Amino acid sequence: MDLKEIVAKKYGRDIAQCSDEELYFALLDLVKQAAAGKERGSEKKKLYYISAEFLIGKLLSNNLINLGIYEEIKELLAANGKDLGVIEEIEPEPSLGNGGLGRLAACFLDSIATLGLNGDGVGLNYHYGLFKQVFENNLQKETTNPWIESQSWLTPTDTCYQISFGGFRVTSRLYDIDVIGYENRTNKLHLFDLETVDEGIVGEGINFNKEDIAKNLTLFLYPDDSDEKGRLLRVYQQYFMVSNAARLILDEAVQRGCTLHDLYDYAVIQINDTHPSMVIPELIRLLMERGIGIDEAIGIVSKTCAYTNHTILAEALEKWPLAYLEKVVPQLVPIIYELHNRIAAKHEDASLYIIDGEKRVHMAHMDIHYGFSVNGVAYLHTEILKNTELHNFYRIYPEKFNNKTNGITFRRWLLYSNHQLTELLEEKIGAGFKKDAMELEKLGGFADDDAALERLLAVKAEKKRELKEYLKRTQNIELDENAVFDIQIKRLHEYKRQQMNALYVIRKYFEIKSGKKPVRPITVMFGAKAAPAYTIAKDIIHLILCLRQLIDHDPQVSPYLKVVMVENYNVTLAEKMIPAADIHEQISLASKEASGTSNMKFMLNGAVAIGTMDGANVEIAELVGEDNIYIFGESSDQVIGRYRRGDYVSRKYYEENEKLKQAVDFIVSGEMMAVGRRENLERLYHELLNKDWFMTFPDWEAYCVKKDEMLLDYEDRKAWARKMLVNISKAGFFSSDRTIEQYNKDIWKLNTI
Ligand code: 26V
Repeated sequence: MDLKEIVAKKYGRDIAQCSDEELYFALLDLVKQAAAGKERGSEKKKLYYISAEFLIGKLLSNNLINLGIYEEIKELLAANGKDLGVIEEIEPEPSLGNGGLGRLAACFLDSIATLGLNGDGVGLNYHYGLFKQVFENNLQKETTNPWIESQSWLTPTDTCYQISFGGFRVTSRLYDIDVIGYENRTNKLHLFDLETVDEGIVGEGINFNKEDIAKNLTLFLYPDDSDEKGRLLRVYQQYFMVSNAARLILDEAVQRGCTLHDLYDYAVIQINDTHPSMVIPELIRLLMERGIGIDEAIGIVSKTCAYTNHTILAEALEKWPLAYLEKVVPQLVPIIYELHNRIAAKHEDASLYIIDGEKRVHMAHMDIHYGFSVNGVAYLHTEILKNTELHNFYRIYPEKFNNKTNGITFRRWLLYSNHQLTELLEEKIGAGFKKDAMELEKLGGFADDDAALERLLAVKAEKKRELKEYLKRTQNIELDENAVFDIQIKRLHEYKRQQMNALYVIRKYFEIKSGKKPVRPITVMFGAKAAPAYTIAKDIIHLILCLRQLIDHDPQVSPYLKVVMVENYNVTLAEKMIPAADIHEQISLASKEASGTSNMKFMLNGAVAIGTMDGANVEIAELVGEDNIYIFGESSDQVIGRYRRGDYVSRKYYEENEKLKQAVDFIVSGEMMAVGRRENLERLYHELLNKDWFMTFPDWEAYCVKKDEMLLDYEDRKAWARKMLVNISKAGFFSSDRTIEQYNKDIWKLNTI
């Protein structure tokens, strides 16, 4: 049925007589029907990408693009006086992820379907997902983000399982979301849920009874893990996810002819970070339940599971107290002991053990011993895993370690979010880049073509105007499109060093006050959520919001400098902000950012990076060359050396650099206290002076100097446009199609069609 027929059947009216909301629901039906008509995977071997997060973003426009009917629908709606741009605003954005890890999983699903691979995602159907961020009195507050409406992308299925926890049992149900490949097949995102979940138990903000598992299990993504109840709930969630996944995998494999003894010929499981790691003991348990001996079961599972590491931050590497597992999943404990004992019998080195001396289970260690592949997510990250963090494992299993540099789907981050650039590229280099991202290299041939460079600048100017209009309309934020847009969007974390950027803003503030005005106004934009219990991260948000207020109200400074912090940064905002950026900030402490993926999105959209030699920045720098990226700061080796020696003293830098001292002192100045809260500002000030664990101070001077150099370079508009062009032309490597091809060639080994 076409849209006209669907609308006639659903509402008994014509398109022109429907409300935007009615049309949104009709388009949901249209897309679902079209997806049902697409080929589904039927090959023998299938990939299961298990992840606690899939940050899929809004799906309507993306699905229309991938089905190849976007323009047609847009025109049909326009002919009936309707605007697809307005209709897509009705769609709620599911927030089923925290940040990079979840968004990566979503990009991967798009590429898996686009490449025609037989692979589905498996995760949880959180009713509220991640919290919605609101600002009150310059502070972050958390509230719920309901996204599931009576009609949504979710399709309930008949697949239900009985899942046992220590002392009680629940029944799950599977919901599916179509993953529509770009002009190719349709795969599925399988999200498991519990029908007894009760949204009514959520009180003020995001508070709820964390102990009533049958009512709260799938309410939120990563409930607060600052207390024991929250952490236990996380273990319940993880086991619920993997037990369902394991049963689905076994059932589907058997249906395709698997005897279970040959499971690895029918299924490959990618464990996305350690959240799904319990799938290893759970699969072993289920195989044993079905009559397979323990030795064979362990052997089968070890040939089926592969693990991706996404962080080296110690606090993010999961180690569950055995006592938690005894309470939540007692049935797994003997298996985990068995897995541990086998390692302890073989190796003397206790750093390799699964259960440590404090009776904590190291989930990553289990993955590495009992999986066949361990990968990092960018070249540098994998090298650090091999040489430092996981060196002891690398020594015994060198063949398991491999790198898969992250990527992004160009369908969402170029074709959808930047129609204008897509059109320009098509005109200059043909449409081949849409299927083969490496064709973007052809753009390099236009580096000295003044007309092409002008066009590139014009596209950027238009995207900046669009962002201005959008932020005015949705958040009442005023932007000056003639300013340089300098953007940092990512989770708020000390290692990502938003505080370093904020201290630069303070330095500029003082310069302007003293009469040194920038040649062009600068707008520094942030978008970031802080984990609800991460106090210092929330203090950094407070600092930024206070700076915004203070500068906005200072007529001496505000014509030249503006600070913006968008509320509730999410995929939808990223889609608008990234194409509008002139400068993007990738300023993590070297060695700490596993990869970063917004760096790739910005690059693809013609923004120029200021960054450290960290994560995928290293590979970007190598590709674009030093003229087209602004690199500063200590190297990862230097930083790792500092941590090893433990001799970093932040106060020394503060005392030796007058400008740094002035900027840091300003955090607790009378001006700031007038707009902010003493408690938060003082805590942040003391943290920086007495700890600064992520070493903001040693890099700060170089950062400020580099940014000033960059702002000057921006004024040579033609030279800048050339930098933009080089960045775009070299972005092809960062297509997630390339990443997924590598996963498949080296790890999954699925048939390609
Ligand atoms: C998790 C946690 C959990 C609780 C305590 C604090 C904390 C801090 C960081 C994390 C990170 C979890 C893993 C993650 O999201 N990693 C991101 O994965 C992206 C995709 O590979 C990658 O681009 C980012 O660099 C990496 O940070």
